[in-house]
Amino acid sequence: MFDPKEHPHRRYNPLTREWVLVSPHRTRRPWQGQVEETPANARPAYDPGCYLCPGNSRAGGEENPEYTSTFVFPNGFAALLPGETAAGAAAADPFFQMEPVTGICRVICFSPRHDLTLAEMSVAEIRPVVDCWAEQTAELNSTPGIGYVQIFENRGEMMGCSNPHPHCQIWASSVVPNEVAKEDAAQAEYFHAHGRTLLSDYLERELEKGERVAAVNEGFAALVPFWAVWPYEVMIVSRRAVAGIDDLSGGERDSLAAILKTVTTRYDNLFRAPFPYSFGFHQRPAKGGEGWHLHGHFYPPLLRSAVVRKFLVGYEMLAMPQRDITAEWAAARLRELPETHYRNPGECRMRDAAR
Ligand code: H2U
Ligand code: ZN
Repeated sequence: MFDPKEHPHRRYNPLTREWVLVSPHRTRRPWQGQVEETPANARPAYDPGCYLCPGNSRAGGEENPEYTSTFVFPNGFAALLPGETAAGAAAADPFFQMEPVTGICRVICFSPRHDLTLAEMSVAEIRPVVDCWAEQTAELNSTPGIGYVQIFENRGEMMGCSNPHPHCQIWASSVVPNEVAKEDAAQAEYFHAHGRTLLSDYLERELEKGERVAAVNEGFAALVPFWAVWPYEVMIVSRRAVAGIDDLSGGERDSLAAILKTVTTRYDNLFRAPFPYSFGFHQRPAKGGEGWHLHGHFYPPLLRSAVVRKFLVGYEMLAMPQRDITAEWAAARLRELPETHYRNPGECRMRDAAR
């Protein structure tokens, strides 16, 4: 008898149309690999040496204003550069295809406070960040030459984050990038066939089942998707089928702020340490985008402690991604964690009260 809690199996991701191998029997395997140093977590509210703190100078010499909420600036080391995409510049040879890519890269500081993170900001402090994402999405989507607006946050040194000051990046490109193109095709096809978004139907089933739901509020749900690759991967999905962050109502923006706080707080509480991840939204491209349903992906590398991480290597590079703990087991662990941060349970509420 096949038991998915015990027996190796593969699961299908309908958004990317790829499979993931699940090996639940392997969680008893001994570990003798890398042990990473736990990052120190005491930081000052203002760091005179930080490129992102209010009033300081950035690497290119520009001075940050004395900002009090969010702050957006052009990335001084942008991977994409603005410009006209020269017509006919694409090379037609099938073996040597290339084409110019243009775009706009920006950085968004979440808060003037150097020592905060999304987990340690209050919901009222995260809400302006959501509004900023919505404004940036709307502005960049209507900028000529922009095809897709990717918002993402690298958190923690383990994920290559260059500065602990709470911030994220936007890369708005002339092209629709790979991961988004896969989800675009799958969502459009599903919508044509069923007249509903793929994620509305998936979310409805997950909310009925409950076993992979980590948190839910009025506007958003957080789940460990059935097809998760990373041990504690989480997907947040809007309960209403909206295509982009800029389509969210005021109430839904509050819900998004709240669920982001819940997920990041529980992440930190999992190993009682700052929890690294890459997070980002997937939303409709600037043009077309039929069947799109706004969602965010958290891809955290940690597996068994604050220092034991998962690598996507070997079989995963050459064949297919693989996980040991099941999505259901990870969701149950996240669900049972407290919603108050292990470091300062009362601090956000005190800041809110003082506002
Ligand atoms: P990451 O921590 O995810 O690397 O994001 C920080 C970004 O901020 C990074 O892309 C930019 C870097 O290029 N940056 C500036 O534009 N100016 C600075 O003075 C420091 C960092
Ligand atoms: Zn700072």
